[in-house]
Amino acid sequence: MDQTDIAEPSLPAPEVTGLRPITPAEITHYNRHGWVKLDRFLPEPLVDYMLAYAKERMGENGSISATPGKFDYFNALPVLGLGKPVFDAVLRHFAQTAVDVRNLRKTAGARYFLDFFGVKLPVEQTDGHGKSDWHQDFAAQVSDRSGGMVFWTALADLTPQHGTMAYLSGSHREGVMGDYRTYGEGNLLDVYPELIETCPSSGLQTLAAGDVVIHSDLTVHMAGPNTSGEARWTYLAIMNPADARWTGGPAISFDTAGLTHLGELDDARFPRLA
Ligand SMILES: O=C(O)CCC(=O)C(=O)O
Ligand SMILES: [Fe+2]
Repeated sequence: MDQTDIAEPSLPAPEVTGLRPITPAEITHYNRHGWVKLDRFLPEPLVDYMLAYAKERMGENGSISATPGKFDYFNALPVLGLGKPVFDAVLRHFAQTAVDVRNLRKTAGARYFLDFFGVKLPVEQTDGHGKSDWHQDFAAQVSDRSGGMVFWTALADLTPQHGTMAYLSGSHREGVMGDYRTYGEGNLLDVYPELIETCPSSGLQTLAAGDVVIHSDLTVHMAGPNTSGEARWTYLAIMNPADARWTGGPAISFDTAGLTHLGELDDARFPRLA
């Protein structure tokens, strides 16, 4: 069964309340380290709904449409959450947070880029996933400027055994270190082995449901293999600077049809949210 055959779930949606702003201390941490963990950033009723929605679409074990070898890191299902209960409000909250964390003097605002479930399946399954190897996101995003960030949301309690993420603290200040597809069987640290000495690893994170970790598109990161025996349920949303322009290069994560070389992304598919 293909994911596109699956009907939109009709679940009772909770009222959206209790979304807290990012704190000054969290902003300082992000600027210093290139990533920050926001404890309980999404209230429990919202996370429960998002997980139930994900399971309706991907099955209880997250395997629907997982094609072995298709994408090594996780089973990815686009959510396209704008206009959908709960997801719309969460995406707008993330966009506002992106503006808060980046400071309005440096960014023209935040534009929605992508949102999807990233379910890392147990490594022992035939459709299972190994580690997500050390990389930066920037080079593969064919954007003419950095400043974008991923909001990585734990939809359930996650331990390092689930294949959570680790970040090289301070690596966001080290410049652009290549497209991850150029590393072959290796990873960014094979090309920049000295980086680990100046930018220590955060270690694989332990997260509660509703915790959100943000990382910059220049922050080097990885995720471990999922050895927990159960699916790693994650919702990822990417916000980019609203003034970012397409470099004209081929993209793997989105359709460039209709975009113009060095033009801003189109407002219909990639609306400015904050
Ligand atoms: O979730 C993962 O395993 C990898 C995610 C990632 O690379 C990212 O969020 O940029
Ligand atoms: Fe990444």
